[in-house]
Amino acid sequence: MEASEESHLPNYMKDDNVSQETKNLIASLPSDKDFMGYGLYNYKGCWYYPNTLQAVLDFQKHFKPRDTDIILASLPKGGTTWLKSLVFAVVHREKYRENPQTHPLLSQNPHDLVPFLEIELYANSQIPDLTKFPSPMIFSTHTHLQALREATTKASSPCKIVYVCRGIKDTFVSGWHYRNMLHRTKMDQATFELMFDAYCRGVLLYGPYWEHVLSYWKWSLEDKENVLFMKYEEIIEEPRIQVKRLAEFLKCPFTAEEEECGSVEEILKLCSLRNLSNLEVNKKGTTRIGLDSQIFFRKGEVGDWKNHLTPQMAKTVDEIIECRLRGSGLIFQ
Ligand code: PAP
Repeated sequence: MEASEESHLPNYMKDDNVSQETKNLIASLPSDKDFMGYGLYNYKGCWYYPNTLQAVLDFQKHFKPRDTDIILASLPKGGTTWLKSLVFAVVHREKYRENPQTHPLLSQNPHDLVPFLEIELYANSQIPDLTKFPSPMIFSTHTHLQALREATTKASSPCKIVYVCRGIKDTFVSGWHYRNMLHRTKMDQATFELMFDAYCRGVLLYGPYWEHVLSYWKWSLEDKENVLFMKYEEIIEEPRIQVKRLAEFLKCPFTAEEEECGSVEEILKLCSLRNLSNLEVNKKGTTRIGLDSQIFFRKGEVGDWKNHLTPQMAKTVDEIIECRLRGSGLIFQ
């Protein structure tokens, strides 16, 4: 089935918003299919659906960040929604201190507060007007490092980039549930195995997973001042420490007074999965890019893969990661 036949699918999975130039490019690229048969194309080592590739190319060419911009990068299901909430809450905490009931996270989905560069802004327009956004503006992206690096080097001074990653097995399982929700069906075990196989081959949107994570990991080591690498599991394990680390990196550290008043805890409570997933705005309706608001919230558990992967599947993933990340210093769950 073509993605365009499933009208409820997000635009980024489709192929109806591609210029002739990009069509010509696509014709020259290595191609494959995702586990459901939708065409993927490999551009500079990364797999894309046609509309996503178009948006990434436009983003790479035209995006020029302001030095006050903050860019959140991640793989799909790598902890994006949580990071968006935390960064928004940390950066704007002073504004809503007096009237916490007016906090935008209570009335808007985190994805609508922190727009995706390629999936939303550059998908809607080749050259979106980003000057209309107040400063500091928080954007997010799933794009591979090369496109982001190319875009950010156009800036007069570097902006801050925060990358979040999550253990590959949990990311895979989260992605599986997401695809079931996206296609509005309960897919069978054979399809689960097809997706697993595609994942292990790296043939998925923005894949291979290990290239993505590794490239951002290396960038964070090269440029500690401007690139912060975070892990979903570490935020779960030591939330206070990680949120304070985030604030320090963003040059808005918590003061001693704020810490005494419980400001860190308030942010963690506001951004918790339990709180966000119970808000009306996240239970009903759709986000600006047309996805069900609730699709981003599920269990948020570390180790949920144990409920889905066989020991042999887990071993296969562990071996791939061990081999691909060897010598990098990056350790995964
Ligand atoms: P995206 O990249 O498509 O935006 P992303 O937010 O990275 O998705 O992944 C969704 C996962 O984050 C879900 O994990 P699960 O399937 O294992 O449950 C979701 O539950 C989890 N998640 C979303 N919001 C939060 C949050 N506030 N705290 C912790 N986990 C969260």
